[in-house]
Amino acid sequence: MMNQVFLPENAPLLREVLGAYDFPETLLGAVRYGQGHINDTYCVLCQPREGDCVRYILQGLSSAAFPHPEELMENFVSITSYLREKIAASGGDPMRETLSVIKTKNGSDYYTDANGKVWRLMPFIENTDCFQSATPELFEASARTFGRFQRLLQGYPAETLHETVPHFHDTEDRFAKFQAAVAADKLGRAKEVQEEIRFVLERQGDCSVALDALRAGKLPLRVTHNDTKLNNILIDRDTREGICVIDLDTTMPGLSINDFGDSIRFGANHSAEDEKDLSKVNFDLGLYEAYTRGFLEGAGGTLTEAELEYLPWGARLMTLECGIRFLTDYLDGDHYFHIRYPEQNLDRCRTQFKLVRDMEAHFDQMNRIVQSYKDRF
Ligand code: ADP
Ligand code: GN1
Ligand code: MG
Repeated sequence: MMNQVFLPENAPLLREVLGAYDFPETLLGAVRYGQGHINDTYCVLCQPREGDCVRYILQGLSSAAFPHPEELMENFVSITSYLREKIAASGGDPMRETLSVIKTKNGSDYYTDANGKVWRLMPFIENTDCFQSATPELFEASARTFGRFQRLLQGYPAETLHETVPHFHDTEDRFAKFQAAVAADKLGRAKEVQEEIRFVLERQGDCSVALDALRAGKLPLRVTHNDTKLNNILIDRDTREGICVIDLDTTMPGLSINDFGDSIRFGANHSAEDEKDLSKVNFDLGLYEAYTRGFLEGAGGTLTEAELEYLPWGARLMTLECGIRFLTDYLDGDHYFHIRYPEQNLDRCRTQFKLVRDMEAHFDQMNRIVQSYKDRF
């Protein structure tokens, strides 16, 4: 999609939101930015009296995804403050290695517009890249960073965090919502997707694997990111290391295997999430191995024996769950994920199910790879 320039005078809403902030520079405008599926993200451009333009990220939080944005922002501020201290203590640069919010003129961490939508403004972390797909080296770098993120948050008081999206990775609940969407069939789309519906129904039992292990006390709850796509990490342009974990909206108590799994779902293949040609969608065990090595190195021995054992399940489950979510949204009328064309959620669902099939076929190798690295770090 072409970026469109919104100058404050022709975008009343953006002008209202930006008016809530005190910019020391001249505001030039804002353009749509990034490839997130959830929030409305803009890059805001300002010209100081001297020197280069300064960029900011402005985000309007999705009200379809986040029922209590003020609680989400409380989490965001608290988590980033905690990370800032940890990063500073270990000699890092907190302004590059974690996100931060810029306060409004009124001293608030966010602005609520006339329709009740919540907006936040953040410094743009410069000299970084955000990738939609990666080489094994970059993928491994992202894995180290997500693993380290979990390690840094190990001592965070999890019970103080709000659950920003209830039942976010509750795969049983996702299955139930899918069944309800099939039954309601609001747009009469169910008849076109019988094969996909059958695919999900055949895997109902899988939806309980991680939850059963949690209920049995095998897997611990930790503070996890829960949305560990490759494009939720900024890679430093000079060092090619993952510098900053972004998109903290779903950071809350969760399972480490899901953080591992969601990265594998998105990054351990060579195709776009909405690729129509399924012959191009193939799970890549080499990328899986690179990520496994990086994640275990970054986590630095914090994972338990049971978590290690369940990592491959995390990959299968996050991929299945994500496909179920795309299909549910397709059946419901595409209210949750941003789409650019009518069948995009169905295309996304099909790539996920293709990857699930591949992972099922290679599950023994996936287990062996984890076992081969587990005692190294
Ligand atoms: P969504 O929830 O919609 O995925 P994200 O928070 O992931 O929103 O932001 C969307 C995109 O904006 C990211 O993938 C990244 O490209 C870019 N982005 C977000 N925050 C920053 C930042 N502070 N500095 C630079 N780029 C950013
Ligand atoms: C969304 O926000 P974004 O684009 O990074 C979604 C994830 C899905 C992902 C699928 C809050 O991630 O859960 O896995 O799309 N985020 C939310 O690409 O629902
Ligand atoms: Mg994102």
